[in-house]
Amino acid sequence: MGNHLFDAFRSSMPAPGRLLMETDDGRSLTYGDMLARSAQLAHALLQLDIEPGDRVAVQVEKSPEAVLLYLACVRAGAVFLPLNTAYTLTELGYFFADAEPRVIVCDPAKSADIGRMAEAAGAAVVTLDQNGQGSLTDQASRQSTDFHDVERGPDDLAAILYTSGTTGRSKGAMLSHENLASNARVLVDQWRFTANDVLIHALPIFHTHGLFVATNVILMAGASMLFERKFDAGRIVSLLPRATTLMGVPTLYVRLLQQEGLDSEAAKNIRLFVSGSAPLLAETHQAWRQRTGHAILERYGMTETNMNTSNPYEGERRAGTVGFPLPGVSLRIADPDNGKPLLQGEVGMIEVKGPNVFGGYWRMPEKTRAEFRADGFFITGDLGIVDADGYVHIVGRGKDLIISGGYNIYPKELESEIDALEGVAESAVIGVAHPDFGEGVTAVVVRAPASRITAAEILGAIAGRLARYKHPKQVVFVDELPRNTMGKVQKNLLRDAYKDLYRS
Ligand code: MCA
Ligand code: AMP
Repeated sequence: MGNHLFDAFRSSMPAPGRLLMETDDGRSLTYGDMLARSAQLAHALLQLDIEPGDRVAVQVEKSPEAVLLYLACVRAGAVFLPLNTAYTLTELGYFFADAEPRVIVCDPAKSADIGRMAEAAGAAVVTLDQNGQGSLTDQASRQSTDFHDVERGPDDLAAILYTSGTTGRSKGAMLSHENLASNARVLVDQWRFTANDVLIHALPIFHTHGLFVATNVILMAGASMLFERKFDAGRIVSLLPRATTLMGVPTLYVRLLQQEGLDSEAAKNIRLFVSGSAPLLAETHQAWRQRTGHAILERYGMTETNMNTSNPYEGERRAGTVGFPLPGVSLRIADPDNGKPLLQGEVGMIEVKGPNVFGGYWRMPEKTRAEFRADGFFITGDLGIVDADGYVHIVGRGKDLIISGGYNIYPKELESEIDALEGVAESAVIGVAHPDFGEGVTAVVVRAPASRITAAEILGAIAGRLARYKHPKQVVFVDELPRNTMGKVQKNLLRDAYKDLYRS
């Protein structure tokens, strides 16, 4: 049977001496190195008693070793579970309890705290540093560079990625080998990737965009990447002449546009700029075209579905749209209430079906059922229309979600934390147009009677509990929240009232 995903990578693997990545600290890794070192890490995982289907939870800074660990998990038949490096111990506690990982890989600075949590969860804790105590890398260095990949079929799990829920708990999206392989294959084909491509990789690797869209596509094409551990706009501009392609969230493009050196000369070697994870403003698309001569290709995806649609490689890349459904993906616009398909040009719920769509939420059969129609279409929570030429437009969200700099923030999670504070009567968390992050997280708070709680006290209280990117950029106090006759907070009125909050 083989190992479905890794075999797919092998089938397009170039000669062992070809470069896979070059890092910003001057290291390079060839395809041969990748094969040897992921084999060693896979052996090291098996020595930790990893069995097929076991979860390996990973919260580590971006590094080539982290990519090797992902591949080692695939090869060892484990389920890779990446976690945002910004998550606090409180947030991690939930993921560990829910996913029950057999192994947790973390940075040395956190290993003492995580070690204590892991003991309760019955997991082994290791790090990726070179020679520290409990270093998986150290353990791996003594292993064989040959590894017989553990057999995994198309439907076996390759990864679980958590996505926050609009109500309550985060949900682990279960992604199979075929979900990932099929989507990478389609993107290589649609975006014309070849072994000659060089991608500037400046995204985090704990989310779909940096891990599956960027890294899997490069592996599937046998191409290479300039692997940047942090996004630094000035550096990216200086790297453009050495690359053929860049993938980014809209904030990256907004920040690059602020660089003086960005012009058509700097971008002349580039054949493709891709944007996704959040809406790219038409004005950013146009400004980019003016400065570089390139039309950014916008595409649309989700953690649960990988990529669903893309603007065309050849043909018009229409600003403000996310293009056409990818080959193999069925997309329809349906009545949000009952799933009945709507007519072309009508606004409704975007629903998708295809080999890219996940199998369900980890240990949440009811939530899974609630988000699929009886005929297998997944209800994305995004509202859209398909125009007369077939381009999909996302016109809003049916889910209460804020996307800030490409990271998702669920207002409910913040509201629960803020409402629980003494001195707060209630709160509403909204996304307000923000020039850098697209949307700025904003908390509108009603104080409890006689309370004088301040914004600083509110921010201080959530500091150790929620990741920093989730923190409100501003807290505004009001006497009451606007409600409709059903008693529901009218967030649209709040968004409107504060629409200029971040405009200078
Ligand atoms: C950092 N901060 C943020 C964000 N990032 N605040 C709000 N939103 C953010 N996105 C805060 C930090 O907490 C910190 O706050 C301060 O900003 C500076 O932090 P720093 O790390 O220096 O920020 P940065 O390096 O400038 O990061 C900005 C960034 C980063 C490069 C835009 O957020 C980023 O890499 N975003 C990409 C996320 C991504 O890959 N999303 C794809 C998800 P303080 O100073 O208070 O401590 S996958 C997906 O959505 C789907 C499937 C898809 O379609 O792709
Ligand atoms: P996540 O599941 O965290 O990866 O976030 C997925 C969500 O990001 C989608 O449901 C959309 O709301 C949003 N999204 C992704 N790509 C785009 C895009 N190109 N335009 C608008 N929204 C997008």
